[in-house]
Amino acid sequence: MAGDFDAVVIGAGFSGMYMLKSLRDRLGLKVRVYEAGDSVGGTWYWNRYPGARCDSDAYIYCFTFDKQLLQEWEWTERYPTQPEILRYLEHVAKRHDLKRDIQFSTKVTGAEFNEDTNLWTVRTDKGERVTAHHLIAAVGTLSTTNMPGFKGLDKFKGKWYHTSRFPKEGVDFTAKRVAVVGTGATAVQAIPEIAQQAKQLTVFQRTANYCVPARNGKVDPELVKARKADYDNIVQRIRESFFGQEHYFIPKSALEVSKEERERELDKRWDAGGFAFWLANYQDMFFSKEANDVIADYLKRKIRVTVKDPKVAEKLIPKGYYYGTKRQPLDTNYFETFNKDNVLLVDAKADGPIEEITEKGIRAGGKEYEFDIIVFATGFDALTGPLKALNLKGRRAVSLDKEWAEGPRTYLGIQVVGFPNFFTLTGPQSPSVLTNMPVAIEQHVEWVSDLIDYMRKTGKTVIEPTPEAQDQWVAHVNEVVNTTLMTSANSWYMSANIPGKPRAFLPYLGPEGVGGYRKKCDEVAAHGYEGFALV
Ligand code: NA7
Repeated sequence: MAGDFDAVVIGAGFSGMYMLKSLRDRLGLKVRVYEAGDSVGGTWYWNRYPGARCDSDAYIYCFTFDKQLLQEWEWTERYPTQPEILRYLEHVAKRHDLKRDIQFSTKVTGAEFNEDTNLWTVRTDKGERVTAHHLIAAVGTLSTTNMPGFKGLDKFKGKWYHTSRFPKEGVDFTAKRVAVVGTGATAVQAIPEIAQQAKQLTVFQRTANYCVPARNGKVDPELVKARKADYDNIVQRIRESFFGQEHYFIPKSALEVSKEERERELDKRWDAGGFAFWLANYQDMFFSKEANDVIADYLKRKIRVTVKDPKVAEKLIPKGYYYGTKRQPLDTNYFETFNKDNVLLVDAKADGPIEEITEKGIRAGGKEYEFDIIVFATGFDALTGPLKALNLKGRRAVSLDKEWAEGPRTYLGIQVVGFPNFFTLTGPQSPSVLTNMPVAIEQHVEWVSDLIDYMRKTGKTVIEPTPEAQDQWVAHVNEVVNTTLMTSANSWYMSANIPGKPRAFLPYLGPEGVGGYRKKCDEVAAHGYEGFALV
């Protein structure tokens, strides 16, 4: 059995790049990567909207497999901007000579598993058909754009953009009347930037968000030095941690401490900025409604003191869901932006939803607003979207789309019954988006590489989960998350942002996070890949 390639990898972002490096340089395999963009970067290649920046601290949002690069690379700020991350990934591609095995500007349009040859046939929009033993989706988790089907969009005479497909040359908002639709993590970054340029900015908010300051800036050179000296330990810690970050819950209930102590702890996290408020808070925040309420109250008070007009502040106060059950946006002057004279907030729920896009702008709540530019910051068809879009057919030509009609079903978030030798890096039902992504990516890449190495050494050619193992994993994923408040929110984690998408929690919120999940995956491997059928 020999295909054109040992492995085809789809996507050249963080995960595809490391997958290529690992299979080619560590195992000596023949690998082809297909990438739709004209260079590396994946999600970071496409998300070029104003203010686009990483929400994890740069010193851990990077590859850790290249120890020398950890020492050499200098990030300019606490959170790198999109252009800086692209520069970093371009540098990695050059340093490891990755581009020679990546075919750019090529989209995979479908792939079928052949049960006679045990090979995948992969088709591209360039008319190619190649065969490969292993097929690896490195397609990202937030890469399929969610563009709501607003009536009348084709009539709009101005320009419109989705944040995840911004033009490379940028957009000049100077002297323009601009609308931003959406107030998720993307919009929270973009709104303050656009407001600085635009003549008038109108924000259409359907659900108000709990925001915490990012507190971006230069990192103290002494801290940078100390971290570099301590990188081995840092890497070990984030690999074993819950969220792939150096954040740890306070091992107490928010309700068992005095109000003064709680305020002190919350102040500390608020002042530190970043994900600490979300991921290093009281341990019952994600479990107890009462504990969650007192923490949420702190954030609501912050909005009330920041936003000058009490009516606007009231609109910006989140309602109807528990703090932290939607992705935490990090902000730089987000609430302050609503104090500016050129910024208007439209509550696209209480004041009436967006009814249609007109020639001149947006009609919402019976009123027409006129714009030169509309920016849709309406998010993504998360996790399953990019995989379903691959148009895969497994055994008996069953499509992945059909297999997942009721929501994703996987074993360990890595493989799917009926799709042999197909791997989903940071796929649904793995920790994925609940972690600092590079940590989850490196874990999956290394685990899949070890598995492929094992298969070659033991003469196995086909791997696929057993239906029992998959059923148990799906049940476990749901059982764990059902003990938390996460399932109560209409979040993209819950598939609730896409009309008609079956309600299911998409990532895996393991009892010990990504660290515990790593242990579980390692145990599976140590027991001869328990739960998988290897032939
Ligand atoms: P999100 O977090 O999904 O946010 C999308 C926003 O767009 C959110 O405020 C939505 O309101 C709003 N939205 C979506 N559809 C509509 C319609 N039809 N009408 C009005 N408003 C709408 O996407 P982001 O890009 O901000 O962030 C995604 C992730 O990328 C982020 O979490 C990071 O992990 C990186 P809703 O809240 O659904 O009511």
